[in-house]
Amino acid sequence: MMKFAWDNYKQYALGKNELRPLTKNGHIGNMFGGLRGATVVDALDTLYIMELEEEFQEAKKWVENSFDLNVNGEASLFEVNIRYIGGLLATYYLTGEEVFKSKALELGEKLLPAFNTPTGIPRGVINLGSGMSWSWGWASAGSSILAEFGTLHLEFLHLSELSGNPVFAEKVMNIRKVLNRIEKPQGLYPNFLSPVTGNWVQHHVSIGGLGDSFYEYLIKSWLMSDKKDTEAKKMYDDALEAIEKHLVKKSAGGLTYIAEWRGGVLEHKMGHLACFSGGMIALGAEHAGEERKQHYVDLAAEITNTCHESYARSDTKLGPEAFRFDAGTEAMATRLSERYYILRPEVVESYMYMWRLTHDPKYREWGWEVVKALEKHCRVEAGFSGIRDVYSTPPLHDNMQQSFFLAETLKYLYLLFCEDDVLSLDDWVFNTEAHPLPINHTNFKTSVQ
Ligand code: DMJ
Repeated sequence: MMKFAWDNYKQYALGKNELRPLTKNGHIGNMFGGLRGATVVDALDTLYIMELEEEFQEAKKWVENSFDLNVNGEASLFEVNIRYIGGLLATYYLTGEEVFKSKALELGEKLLPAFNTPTGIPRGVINLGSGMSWSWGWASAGSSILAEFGTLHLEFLHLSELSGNPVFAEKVMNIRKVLNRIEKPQGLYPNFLSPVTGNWVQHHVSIGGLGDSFYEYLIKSWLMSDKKDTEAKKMYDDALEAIEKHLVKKSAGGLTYIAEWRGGVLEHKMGHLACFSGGMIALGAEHAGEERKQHYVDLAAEITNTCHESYARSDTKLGPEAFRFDAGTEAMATRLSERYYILRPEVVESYMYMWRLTHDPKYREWGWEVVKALEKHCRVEAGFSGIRDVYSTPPLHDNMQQSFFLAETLKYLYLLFCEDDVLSLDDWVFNTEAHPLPINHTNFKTSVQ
């Protein structure tokens, strides 16, 4: 599947950001500020791990000869960080090849002006040429997004570690400081924060889109520091406790889910994005005290089961973008606009963590169901495509092979069927785009004590 996805991207879209597999051309999009080759950089480490040597060399050659960082356009700070910097750092750590390190550092420098705000909380959009930055037009009152400014920590610590320049680590430690200081409603972290005043802009809390990877990076920061960053662990533990108290619910049919919260009112909806949380809670469970461990293993298993149900209840056996638990609905989309599947990884990501934690064969069986469904419904003549409605067969295709399909979905599926020592969780943490970063077992200079 990886070879098929890569070969078609290479044939029809090499150098563009993503492949359009029906029309057999490339897609540039507007998230990367003129940077190209998102699929190349996202795919590098997956090709390497899968020992697709020839294909890895093709991707490396493109990075060496054609990856131009002198661009002038508006980029998402978050997306450039998780896909490009994450992909380059991981490939550097896996291969030791300097080109990946130098490109990661060069790109990291270009992101720094986004932090020039009164609080040091970065804005979401940056022009990679001029360094000017903005908030997203759609974000309330010029706010920055929790899942965006809260998902820089892992990569930025490595940028400081590799460059010897503490500036990257200082930027993310300052974000930590602002978040620690501010009062949290019921212990929860709202999704929108003003980079000017450092106050929450509105009280929407979500473990799915806009919030998700902030929580993930807390537990992973602690693990990546070889458990020295106890501040991150405490923030994770406290946040999870508040989430459990206020957002975790059980449906009439016995399915555990994590609701969203709007100023105290619950919306009984779970996004596909929120399904990463089964894996995150599983990862944290391993390191919870003896008395809490079983509790978190059970919670992770229940959430992963609910996400599996969202797949099992569809005609395609792929899950919708969001599913609901209201008016008699259980784990199904009720709105037309929430029925699509864009090759997202979060559910197989949780299967992978649950497999490594429990070795219960059902997780491999569930992963194999996804493989079969992808082959049946998403494979088209020239690559893999998202689908517009998981409840309708044969599905209509959206003509997009997302770069995260190669970075994440296929990598997590592969790891689900590998031995545990392939990218052992004792030695690596995965950034939110599934790019592996090493745990520092010796002395992480950049932890900025
Ligand atoms: C990826 O880019 C990352 O996993 C991110 O954290 C969320 N969205 C996509 C995949 O769904």
